[in-house]
Amino acid sequence: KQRFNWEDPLLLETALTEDEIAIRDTARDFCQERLAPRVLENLRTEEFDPKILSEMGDMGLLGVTIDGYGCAGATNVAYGLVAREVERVDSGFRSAASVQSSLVMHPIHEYGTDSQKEKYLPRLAKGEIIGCFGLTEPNHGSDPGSMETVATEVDGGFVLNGSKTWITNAPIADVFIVWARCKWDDKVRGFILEKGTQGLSAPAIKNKLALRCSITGSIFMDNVRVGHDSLLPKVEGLKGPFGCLNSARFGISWGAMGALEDSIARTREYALERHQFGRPLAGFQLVQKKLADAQTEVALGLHASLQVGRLKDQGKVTPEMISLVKRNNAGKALEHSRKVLDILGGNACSDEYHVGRHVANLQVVNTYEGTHDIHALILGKAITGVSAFA
Ligand code: TGC
Ligand code: FAD
Repeated sequence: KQRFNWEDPLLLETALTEDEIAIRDTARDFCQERLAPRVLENLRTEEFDPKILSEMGDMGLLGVTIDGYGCAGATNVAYGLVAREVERVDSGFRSAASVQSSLVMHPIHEYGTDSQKEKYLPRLAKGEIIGCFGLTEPNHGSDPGSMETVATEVDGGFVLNGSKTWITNAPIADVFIVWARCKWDDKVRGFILEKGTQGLSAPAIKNKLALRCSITGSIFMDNVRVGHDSLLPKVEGLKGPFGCLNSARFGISWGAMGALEDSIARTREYALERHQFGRPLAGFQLVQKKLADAQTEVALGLHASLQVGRLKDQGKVTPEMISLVKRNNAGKALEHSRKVLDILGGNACSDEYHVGRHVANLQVVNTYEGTHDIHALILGKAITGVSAFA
């Protein structure tokens, strides 16, 4: 007789392949054994240890969907499962890994030359070098089409000028994927910049209230001169950066569920142990409702992401499907992690209880890679045929 498993209410496990389960289990063990013990120190010091990415690389957890170059060639669902396990520990660790896999390895793999792929992908896959992705600017976040960063063609290559802000991994990056408007034809293109190039700097943005386990910075480009070989030649226009965001947003839809699952597991445990009015908190109906509402959203959110992942693997995905799951899952994770946080009472205030950290992180997860409202407008445009952006 089938029994109800509250941790997997709709039997997601039965919809996964053996390979996906093996990758998920490797990721889960690694995250719980190697990442979880580092969270509190990283949170308190706001330091990101770059070794985290090389350790993830050693475990085969970077660029998992890429075939070749030392990568696993796994399904998009496997990529989602890895993001879920990493974010179960912390959204900041997942951010660092998402950027490396979806926003740096993906564009090099999809838009790069063979020599760019050979030069960068194997080392990125191992986490020997770290990448960042510069799209957002101080004056243009939701509307990257208005970007001010420019590339000018000069003898032997290009010169880039401009600035980017709120860039994950930038201060420790060896490789910068930067999007710029090209002066010669007004089109947006991607460039690979390397640390140490004259005129390129990436100072850290300190004292963040959230995502403190990842490192974030600005990118300043003051007459940065690069060769023709730094251009990503196979894409032009905004579909270049947005194509990368499709992959990262999909991963976030799984990751956000991992953070909510951890919030539920911790508050459930607390509710069973903590007694008030002579009974465990878990016995109060209002507490049970919070846990039931949250776990329902996890089950629905994971199954929606599973379906989008399967469609992605079959080449049938559209950007709107990805907006739907990124928006829904990040929004629900923020809403319900905040609600179960109440179960901790005053202890919610202590970082040792962890759920408050997830709530703070999820505010950012709900914002980056397209805010909750921007994804509503992407869906609204698809539903009505009228763009709210124009
Ligand atoms: P629009 O006119 O709609 O489109 C311009 C061109 O782009 C194409 N396109 C896409 N292609 C592939 N995938 C998608 N998802 C696409 N969305 C649009 C579109 O077909 C068109 O192509 P073409 O050939 O006709 O030129 O563009 P718009 O300027 O009106 O903007 C629309 C809007 C608001 C939806 C878009 O700009 C947007 O998504 N804004 C949000 C910005 C965003 O998500 N930024 C993320 C920065 S990176 C980040 O946050 C990393 S955090 C990582 C971490 O730490 O985990
Ligand atoms: P704005 O675009 O100024 O939006 C402010 C508010 O106005 C939002 O609520 C928004 O929904 C609303 N709004 C805007 N336009 C409309 C509209 N048309 N209709 C209705 N409401 C609207 N970017 C990168 O490129 N690379 C990274 O690695 C990266 N990492 C990040 C890490 C962190 C920790 C953070 C906080 C951000 C990161 N970002 C990164 C930037 C992130 O993608 C942007 O912050 C996000 O896209 C929103 O842009 P913005 O902050 O300029 O807000």
